[in-house]
Amino acid sequence: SIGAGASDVGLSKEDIKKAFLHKLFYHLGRVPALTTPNDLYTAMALTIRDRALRKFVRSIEEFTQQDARGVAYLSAEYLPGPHLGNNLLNLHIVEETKEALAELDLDLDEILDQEGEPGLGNGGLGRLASCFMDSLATLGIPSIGYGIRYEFGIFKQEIKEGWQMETTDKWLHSGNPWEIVRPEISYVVKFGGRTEHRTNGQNRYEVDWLPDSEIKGTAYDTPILGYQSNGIIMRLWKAEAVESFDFSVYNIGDYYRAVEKKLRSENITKVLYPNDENLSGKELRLKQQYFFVSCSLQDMIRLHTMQGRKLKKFHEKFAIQLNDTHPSIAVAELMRLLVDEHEIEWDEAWDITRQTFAYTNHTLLPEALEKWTVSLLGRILPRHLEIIYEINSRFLEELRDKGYSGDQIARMSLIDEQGEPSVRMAHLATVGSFKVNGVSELHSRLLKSQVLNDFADLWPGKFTNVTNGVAHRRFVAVSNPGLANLISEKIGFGWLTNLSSLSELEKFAKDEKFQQRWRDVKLQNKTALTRFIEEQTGVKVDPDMLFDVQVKRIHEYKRQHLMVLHIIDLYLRIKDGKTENIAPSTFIFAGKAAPGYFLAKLIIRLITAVADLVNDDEEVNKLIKVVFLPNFNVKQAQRVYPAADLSEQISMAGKEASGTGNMKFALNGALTIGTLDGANVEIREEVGDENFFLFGQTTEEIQQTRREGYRPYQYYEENEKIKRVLDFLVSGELANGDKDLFKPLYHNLLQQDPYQLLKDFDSYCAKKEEVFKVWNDQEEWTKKSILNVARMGKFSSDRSIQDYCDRIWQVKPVKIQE
Ligand code: 26W
Repeated sequence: SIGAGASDVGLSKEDIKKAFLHKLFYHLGRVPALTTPNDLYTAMALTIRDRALRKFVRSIEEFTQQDARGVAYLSAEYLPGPHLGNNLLNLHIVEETKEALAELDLDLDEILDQEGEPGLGNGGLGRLASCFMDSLATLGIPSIGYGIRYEFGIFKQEIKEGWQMETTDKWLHSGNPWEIVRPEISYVVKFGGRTEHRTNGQNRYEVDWLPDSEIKGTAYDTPILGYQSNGIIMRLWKAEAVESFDFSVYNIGDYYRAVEKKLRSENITKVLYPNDENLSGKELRLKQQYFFVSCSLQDMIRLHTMQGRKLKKFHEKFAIQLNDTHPSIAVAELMRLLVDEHEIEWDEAWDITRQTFAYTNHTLLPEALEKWTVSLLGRILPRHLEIIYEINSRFLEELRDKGYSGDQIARMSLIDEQGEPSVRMAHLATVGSFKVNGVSELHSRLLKSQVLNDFADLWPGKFTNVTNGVAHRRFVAVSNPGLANLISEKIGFGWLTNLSSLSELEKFAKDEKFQQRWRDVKLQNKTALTRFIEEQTGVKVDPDMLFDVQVKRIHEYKRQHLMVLHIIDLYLRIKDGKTENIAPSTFIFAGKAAPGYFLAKLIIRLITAVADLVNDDEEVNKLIKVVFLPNFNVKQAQRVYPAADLSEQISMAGKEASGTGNMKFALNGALTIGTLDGANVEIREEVGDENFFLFGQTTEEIQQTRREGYRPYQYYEENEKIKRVLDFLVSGELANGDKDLFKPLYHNLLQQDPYQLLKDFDSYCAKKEEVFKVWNDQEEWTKKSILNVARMGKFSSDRSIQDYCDRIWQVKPVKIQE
């Protein structure tokens, strides 16, 4: 084995201290007496990165030597969160590091607090990808995560006069100590132009793609350690100008134009599109998708053929997972690489392709299903459009042979001919993959019976489910050390690598002493959050109150406004003096709205308006408070989950594919109030009906209601409480007397109410009464909380990854001897 000896990267307190001072001096040119907090953080990050790299290099050696089958995870989004704390846990050196720093009069927590995070994703999908990286690394699966190194990630959210304001996320501003640039790993990606078809001397049909521009992608690697394991890499591509293209002799005279071209090339990876579950059909977004997919596939082909392996065996070496349709142009790109560039015949190339890809669907929302117009796709990727047409014509031919009707064929075609012709990326992904999965039992069932129904009938064996999971080490061990220590004290450390062993906690659920300590931990976490809330919003809250929390992207289907309607009802009751049965509660919201999503932004404005009203009213604020925490991200999430008592998972049934926040809350001892949607169903199954606050219509009932002709106005007319709450929105009592501000929401609910809030309102309020009742019996509440944690073993992303390995990828871990 080459590389650093273990002695250079020792893990003792002394080793860490020495290395840290060395980094501070030789990397940053600082002495301890003259440093900024960022210097200290950077020096520590570099110290830990060395230790991560030493492990990681071993795993690459071993993956290569053992010629193991591996996984490439293609995701346009990642949300890794801060690396330092997680890596300290993974290397088992939290205490050593703390002590090393203490000897220098420095505080680890302050250094941890310095770290920002790569906001390279929107929400659930991006965070799931990062949870999967953690588990792939921990399980020792030969794997690599490919993505885009956006220079500006998801916008930073500020609240100004109650409204969301977006500012750019300059996450690279103070440097990124975790990444390693690989200038030698770069590929050229072509765009635009036209194709030329001809038959060559050997009578082989050939296609040349004559692009009108080329861009270079360079690899930036971040080691992802995994718990006590050797780690994998997340490889993100940055776009740059192709040297020869810009600074060729012809251009020398026009230096400024050449530089401009460089700037334009770099545009591709400039910024993440901040849309979640809503597509905008932007040219640049398609370019981003193709850019990272092409770089990644070229890289895999290089890795594969490097060791003399045959390209025709590509699918034996790699399983490629498509994280939603965002990378699905990969199906056409691999065909192009195999057929046009490596001269493999179409049929064989198609076999290889279909044995390589697997596709995960993350949403059923029609507005989130990606489509690219034929005209745009043909302009940016002319060769790929031809390939897609070819795939489609062969596929439709197959259907015709099977006797499919014209209607069915039109429904299943890769091309949507209704309106402007466009390519249905979910169809391309489905046809080009050997497996398709949803992300919870319910979602996978709906995927098969609705969105991809025809395909499931055609290829029943292709469809499967892998229920999501979360990186419990990050979301419990790192972010809730109090709870983690209490758990480990009782049942040992086994749960860190085998979450199911949490079930050993069951026997302590009624133990009064244990319950008291359980509550003490929660109170401590709530007290810490209380300080943070005051710092961020100026609002003082009382940690003895019930912390009732909804944090996630703001979307109508998630129904943040249902929670608000209930808070308004409480407010009105308190004003009426009817305060019996209300448990003192702090309602906490956080989440970003897509910048162009008006109603979502108005929901934020509503939350802040209700917060102002409630928090400033002496009569009311003793019983309830409302907080909107700005700029929800992974780092903030890690403060919030450990402090929550109640987790709000109240989407309209049938809309939330899985949810993963629901899992993070429950693993931190929050009880859930929720609908039978996404993974809530399975959480409830695991923790027991009696330990889950269920309300609302089922998916089938929702659909039934819609079929029968849902008339929300009827609920307004017939239900006194609903009328009062809705009228309050436009009464002028909110937002300094502005009666018009919330009219769009008011009308939306009265006229369409597409997510059936009004129909579910009574059931939700009734369930809240029950929540309050149980809260007033703290022993009962604590017992339920302990049982929730004890029964959440299923929801580790380690289990999800194991499922992917068994059901889809057919890959095995590689053992690494130190
Ligand atoms: C084209 C715009 C766009 C952008 C992002 C469309 C769709 C998306 C994602 C698929 C949205 C997303 O993050 N979906 C979430 O995925 C999580 C991980 O599987 C699930 O837990 C959430 O329920 C689902 O909403």
